[in-house]
Amino acid sequence: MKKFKIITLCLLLCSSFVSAKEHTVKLLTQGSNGKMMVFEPLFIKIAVGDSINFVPADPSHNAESFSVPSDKSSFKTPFGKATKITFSEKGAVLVKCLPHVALGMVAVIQVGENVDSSKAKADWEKAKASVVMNKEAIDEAISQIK
Ligand SMILES: [Cu+2]
Repeated sequence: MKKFKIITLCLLLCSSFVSAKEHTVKLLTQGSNGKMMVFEPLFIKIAVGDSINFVPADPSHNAESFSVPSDKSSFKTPFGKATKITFSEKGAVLVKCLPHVALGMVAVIQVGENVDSSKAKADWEKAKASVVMNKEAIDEAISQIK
């Protein structure tokens, strides 16, 4: 009986230590720094199993992945509707707002530690050709993946 209590206590404590966090990324027509069409924050590092609530400021924005470690991390949120996505795979994820990607509306997500950014870099190099704004800031965000 004592053993059972100890095990139960341990399970309760352990589960509270590993509980996943929820983060928020805003999809803004005007960012707090005055820039137009941005995800805030542009770069976010989360733990495997955490989730991000993508919150559009208005119905013109959505969030969809365009670089993922594997297909199981692909996602697409509806326009104008706050949507929570859980990231259960370690790696780098690049996200765009479909109508505003050309204006540099991109977010960079690092999931877990010691992440290889080579696939994200290659996918960004391909996408970059059709982006006219905010490219340096996205380069800088991708360089923060490590
Ligand atoms: Cu947008």
